[in-house]
Amino acid sequence: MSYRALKFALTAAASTALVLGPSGIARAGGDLFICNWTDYTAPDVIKKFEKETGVKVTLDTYDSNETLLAKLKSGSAGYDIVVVSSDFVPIFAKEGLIQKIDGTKLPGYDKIEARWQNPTWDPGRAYSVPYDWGVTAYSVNTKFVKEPADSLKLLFDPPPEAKGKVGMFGSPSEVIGLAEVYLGLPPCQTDPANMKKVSDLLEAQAPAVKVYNSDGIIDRQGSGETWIHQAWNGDAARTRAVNPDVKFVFPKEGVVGWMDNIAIPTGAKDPDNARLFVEFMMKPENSAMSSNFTHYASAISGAAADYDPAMKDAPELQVPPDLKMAFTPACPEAATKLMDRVWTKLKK
Ligand code: SPD
Repeated sequence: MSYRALKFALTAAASTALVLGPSGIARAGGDLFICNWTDYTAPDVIKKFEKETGVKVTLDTYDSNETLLAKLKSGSAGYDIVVVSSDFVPIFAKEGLIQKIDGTKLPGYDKIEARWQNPTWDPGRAYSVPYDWGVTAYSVNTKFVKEPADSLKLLFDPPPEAKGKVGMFGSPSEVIGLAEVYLGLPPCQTDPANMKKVSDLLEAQAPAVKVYNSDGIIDRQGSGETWIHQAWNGDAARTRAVNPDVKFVFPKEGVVGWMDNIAIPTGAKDPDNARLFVEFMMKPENSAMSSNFTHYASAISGAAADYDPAMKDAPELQVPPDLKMAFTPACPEAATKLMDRVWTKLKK
């Protein structure tokens, strides 16, 4: 019996008021507290979920995996659903912050594209199911920046006229991870000499940087407040819709690949409603609706058929097949400590 059928049977026994929503997902009522990345939750998806289930959703947001990690570690977050990037899923699992969901047993498991069914960061989908996937590089406003944009050099060693017009993400793993790609270093460096190279690069770039912030990039790049900004490809596609001069760059050195994954925190207030949401998001039509908002690729088979034309044609989503795209692994503690040191010095 599927989880949904079991929930239906149990709830039906307890309540005569229970009815089925149009998709067959049981109406459960109650609440669901979701914590997701900023500007990454499609309002129409939430409305549809609420309508089908009778569950009331409350949304909180965060700007980085590090922020979410701190929130869950504080122990008082009270969320039922979180969205964790591939390089942090093993860290959250090891810390006991997310619970096992045994993804292979979920009714939608066979709907996950085969290449994402058994990822290195979550073998057997023990803890998580896909939300979206994408790549990290940067975007450039071609109205102001006339230099060729084909290398990470433009971001890390920008031309003098771009001084004060560069934006970087606000988290050490994302900034240092991309710097390592530029320097040709493997991710999660534990070699102090290599980390000095990273630190020197970021310190030299710093006078050109207006802001370290992973939120608000669409506004900053769209308005021309920044000209060059570290970016995820989906946010860059949304920025182009606001300002056609903004172009996402697939740099010759390569990009960082990632997947964001839906997980249920340990101690979730309503794990039943959380599972309903997990199952709901694994339906191709719901995942497509989400992607049409976020502009990131779905990992659910069949979702692409429901993409809006703007998604289907988005150049930001056409990762060149020969481009180096490395999915960052979970960094060991020694690497995280070195990263924190570089980051603290940079932000002084
Ligand atoms: N607007 C929020 C987009 C969130 C993208 N997540 C990226 C995670 C990369 N490590």
